[in-house]
Amino acid sequence: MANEIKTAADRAQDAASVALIEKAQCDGVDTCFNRMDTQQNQCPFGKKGVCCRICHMGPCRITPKSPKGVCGADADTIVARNYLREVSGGTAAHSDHARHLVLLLKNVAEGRGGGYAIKDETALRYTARLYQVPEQGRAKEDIAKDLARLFLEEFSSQEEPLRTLKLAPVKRVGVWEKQGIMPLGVDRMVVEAMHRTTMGVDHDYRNLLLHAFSTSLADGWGGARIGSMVSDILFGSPSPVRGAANLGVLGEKTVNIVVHGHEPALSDMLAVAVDDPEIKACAREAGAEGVTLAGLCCTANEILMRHGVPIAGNFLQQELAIVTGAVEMMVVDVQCCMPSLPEVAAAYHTEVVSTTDMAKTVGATHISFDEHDAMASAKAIIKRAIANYRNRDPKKVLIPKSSQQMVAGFSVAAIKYMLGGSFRASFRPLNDAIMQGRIRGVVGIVGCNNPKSKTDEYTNALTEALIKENVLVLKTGCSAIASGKRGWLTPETALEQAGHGLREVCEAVGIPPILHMGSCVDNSRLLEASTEIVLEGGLGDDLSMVPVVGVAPEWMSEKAIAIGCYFVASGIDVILGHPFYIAGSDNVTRFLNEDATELFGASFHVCDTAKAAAVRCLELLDARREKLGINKKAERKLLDMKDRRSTNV
Ligand code: NFS
Ligand code: SF4
Repeated sequence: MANEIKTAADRAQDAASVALIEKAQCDGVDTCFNRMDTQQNQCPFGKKGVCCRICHMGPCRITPKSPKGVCGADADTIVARNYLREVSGGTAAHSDHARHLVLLLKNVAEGRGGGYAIKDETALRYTARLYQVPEQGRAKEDIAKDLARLFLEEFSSQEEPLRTLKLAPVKRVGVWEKQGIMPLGVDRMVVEAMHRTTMGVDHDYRNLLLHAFSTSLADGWGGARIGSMVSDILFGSPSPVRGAANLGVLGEKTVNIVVHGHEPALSDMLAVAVDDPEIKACAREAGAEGVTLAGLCCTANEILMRHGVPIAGNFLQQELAIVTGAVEMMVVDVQCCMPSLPEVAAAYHTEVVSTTDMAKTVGATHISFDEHDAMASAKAIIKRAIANYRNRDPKKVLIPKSSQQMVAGFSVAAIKYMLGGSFRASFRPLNDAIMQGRIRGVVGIVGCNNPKSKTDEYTNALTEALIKENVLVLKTGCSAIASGKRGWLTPETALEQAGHGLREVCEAVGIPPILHMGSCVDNSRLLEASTEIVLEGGLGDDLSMVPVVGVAPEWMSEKAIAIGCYFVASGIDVILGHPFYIAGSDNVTRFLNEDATELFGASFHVCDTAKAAAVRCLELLDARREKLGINKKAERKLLDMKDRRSTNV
């Protein structure tokens, strides 16, 4: 494997990426793809999770000849400690993002919100009711103040479990109580995780892993959920919107600004500012036809869903966007932004601008984004990009033609509305379709890309296989962008490819078979949707009963680990495209991949091909259908579909 020479076409599925990987090679620019090669033979101890550098008696690594670290820690302890730290990293990332939004909500409520406002009062009032915050007859600012205070307590609560947990089905909360994993405040959980994993504290792998599940719940049913709710209140709840995806969205004759990262506050303001007449005039003066704003990674999903801003690409396309030679500025905030960006940019005229004081990169220009004067900050950033337009070197430009039309923005409220209509917004039609077997189940496909495998290939193959088998697919993050680039997020394409039953249902209610539900933080929306299914009735009274599965095919981030954990702890099985770093401990592996089922009714599964994952998804869905006593019809429908195909009816 180590000596195998990979071509650009081996690295990515979409033509735009392939063309730009080749261009990067010609331009002598280093990207993650060739750095993956120079990082061949990655540390086997790290991979197995048996490297410990928690104290300075080490670093220790476990081998058959040295089965214990200097302190006496064995592989189980070391692997579980490392795993808990990863889950905590992911939880911290989502939750800190959410905290920033809550603080913004607080400022807005107190009249210090700069250019921000409560954009979606319905979402505010709905959320208030979820938490029993009085809302009738009250000014929206007063409600927002109470909600912001309540949310801030969700981070700091020392003795009371998170109130957001109550949004889960009652039975599920009972499971968490029984297992003793009801999380307290998000910050407290992460701090405790760091404490427990420091030298000489928690050594029982089971105890450590239970804390990992508990911490992850503080993410999915805490930080991440709060992040999505507050984003909806401040920036508007997503509803279906048309957009486009892939690097072809960049303009030949426009100033191109790519926003990359996660927190929607700045990017939302940039999306508003680009339409300002002053900015348009400024661009024309600089000799450009206008300004094209495009998004990368999860920030792209946020502003696509709310403004229809096109998506330049997903995680592994961040360097390639710069390699087009047509990007005047890349604006980064937090998470998933590679430290290599300024170095790639140095080969072109692109300016990389960091905007968050907690996230700086050597070589990037740092412009601290002032939320209190957000519009002015946004305009200043855009004008700087416009000024850089004259430095674009046409000889270095290659904008691939490829971009695909797509539809995104399926918040749970939007799905409910589409399913039930304006009079009776409800999940009933979906539940009925699942019970009748026209829809076999629901699979959430989420997460990153990883240069260890061909970009988007597994994700797309699995998505395509599942909709053919009448599985409704929910997508977030880079996985959603993969479908977008593939052209499968238009209702037309997807309907053509969907199995008969799924197609019938989708056509009747007007939803596509693959639903783009947002960013990675919005995986909380998948929990919300699954809860709606439970509450609607007929498919069991707990998340561990509904035919729902989660898959992270090409994951790379600690955030994906936290997400996987909160899915499993919520009773939803999770399939990984490649394993965690836990192989060094049979006990930890068994706990996560098997024993978890006894605790939560769900566990992790590893499937290294899309085909295997599709089979496993169907097995897991059918097993749940079987338990619910609704499996027969699904089989008959499948035959119907095949019959129809073969007889060409
Ligand atoms: Ni989530 Fe993955 Fe990053 Fe978003 Fe993309 S890489 S863990 S999908 S952008 S967070
Ligand atoms: Fe080694 Fe134990 Fe220190 Fe880890 S905590 S580095 S296993 S001595």
